[in-house]
Amino acid sequence: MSATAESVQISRDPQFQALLERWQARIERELAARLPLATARPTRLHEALRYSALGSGKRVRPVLVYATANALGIPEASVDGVACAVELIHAYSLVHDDLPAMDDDDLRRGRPTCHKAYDEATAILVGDALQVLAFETLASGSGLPSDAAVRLELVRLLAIASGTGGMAGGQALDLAAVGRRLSLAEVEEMHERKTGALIHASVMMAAACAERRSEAAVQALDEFARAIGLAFQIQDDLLDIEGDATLLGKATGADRAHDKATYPSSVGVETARRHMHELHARALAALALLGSRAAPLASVSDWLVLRKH
Ligand code: GRG
Repeated sequence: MSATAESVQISRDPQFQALLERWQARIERELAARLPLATARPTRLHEALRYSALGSGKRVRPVLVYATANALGIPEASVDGVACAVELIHAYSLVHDDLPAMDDDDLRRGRPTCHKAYDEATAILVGDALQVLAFETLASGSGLPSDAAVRLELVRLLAIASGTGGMAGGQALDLAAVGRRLSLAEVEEMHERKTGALIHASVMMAAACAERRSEAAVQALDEFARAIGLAFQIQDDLLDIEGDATLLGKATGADRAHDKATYPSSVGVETARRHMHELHARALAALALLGSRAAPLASVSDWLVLRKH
């Protein structure tokens, strides 16, 4: 019988809710400081950038950055730039994903999508600008290790996760799958690239900032990040079927309406849920190697699979 989340012996952080809120407030502050002021020209573009990146969102990827740093004893101030870079890439992907040429969505995070609040051309530019700001942040921003080799490695990891082998490639597979029934292996490949790659990068980029880390710890984090990235996306697929649109801040049933290939459409809701719980247990088992210092990361894992939005 495979392990369950309950059977994995790993402690959780009893103060996790407070920690989560502190990290969410921290990333909001850090992003606000790095984004161009809405009063600077071109003001409409800058306003739209801030509209798209600030104010809401669970901040899953920055939280993973801070929790990984915590597990490895890295000060938060040394990974603020990483947390901003991954969230900027995520924000860009949402803006472009919502465009009429892609998912054509009207609502995101409970308010009009960028192209609805502004216009399509502005939304394209917002995505472009957020993406390059992520790389500028890693190349020249504060809140990162000063070592140029580490920064280069961070740029490399983020570029790989965002490109055709990662998010952009996964999005292409997703668009090409509309109306087709994919095999489980094909759905997993699509999910691992589209969503999993950036989640994985969030963990591995934080790990790259550690002055000292064991190969075993890096391997454990790699395994953890792969498992939790896929579990997160399966929960996203399930929430699109069973979730509450008010809590989600967007319409449910979009995957089915767009005839999207998803985990539940490939193997059914119950098998998808079972697999998500197995991946959760696998992620926790990988963390067990890091001992009690991984307690916040274990709490993040629970949050990602038990979330309602
Ligand atoms: C446009 C290159 C390009 C890629 C788009 C990430 C993505 C690829 C599309 C987003 C569409 C989507 C619903 C993907 C499923 C998983 C996912 C990334 C959900 C949204 O992420 P959350 O839940 O969102 O972290 P918040 O709003 O909390 O930040």
